[in-house]
Amino acid sequence: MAHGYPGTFLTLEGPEGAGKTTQVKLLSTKLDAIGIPHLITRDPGGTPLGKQIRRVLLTPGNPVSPMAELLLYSADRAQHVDELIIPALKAGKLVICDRYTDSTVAYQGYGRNLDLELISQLNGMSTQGLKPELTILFDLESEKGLGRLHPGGHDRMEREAIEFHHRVRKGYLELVKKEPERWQVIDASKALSAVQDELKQIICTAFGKRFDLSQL
Ligand code: Z5A
Repeated sequence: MAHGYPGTFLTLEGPEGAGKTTQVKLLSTKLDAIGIPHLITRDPGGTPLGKQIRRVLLTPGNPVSPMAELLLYSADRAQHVDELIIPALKAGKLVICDRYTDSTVAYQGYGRNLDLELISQLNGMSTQGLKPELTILFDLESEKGLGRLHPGGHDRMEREAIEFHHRVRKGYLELVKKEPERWQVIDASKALSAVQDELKQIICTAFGKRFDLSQL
């Protein structure tokens, strides 16, 4: 446990419509059923403060400058890590977070072209240095992911131009190349059940010695 807490920290990443939310719900039901102490949460919006920030960030038509956007995602994360994630890790839980710092690198760094070094510093500050042990990328072509959502996208980020979404995907793939030991990549274009099986297999292989996941 590189972070020094007794719990386990897993993050899920990917472009819009990749299926993270769907898979996390299925996983949560299963973890409840087999009695694994866990916290399923998400960035942005994991805390009451985060829910307010999420509304500001995702409401279509809200004028938010790229730097303000970066700081709002970081503020959401600072509260989230302090209020929910670290206490759950201290309690020994399996924490699964739908998006985390890699989203900021992919969307604000690669997508908005903000300085990657500045983002790295902000990510370190907002998380108190807390890094996930494993990150799973649900990789999917931007067009396919957006095609699974409402036509035209329903929130401020989804409505960005397709070039923005291409840069985000490229960003994720570069992050995987830079730190391959932390990442596992799932081909999210596969059928829902195939993605579910692959996700379970990755989690069991990574954490099966810490939690009894034989019934997952
Ligand atoms: N963002 C950022 O810019 N910077 C940051 O630091 C952070 C986030 C943390 C959060 O919104 C937005 O904030 C997000 C990134 C940005 N950009 N946007 N938009 P969110 O939490 O609402 O967004 P999301 O995480 O991308 O959720 P999503 O768009 O709904 O995607 P998803 O959770 O990966 O997919 P899903 O909801 O599970 O599935 C989408 C649809 O596809 C749904 O109808 C499913 O039934 C269907 N689906 C799922 N799996 C499959 C398969 N395998 N085949 C076919 N259809 C499927």
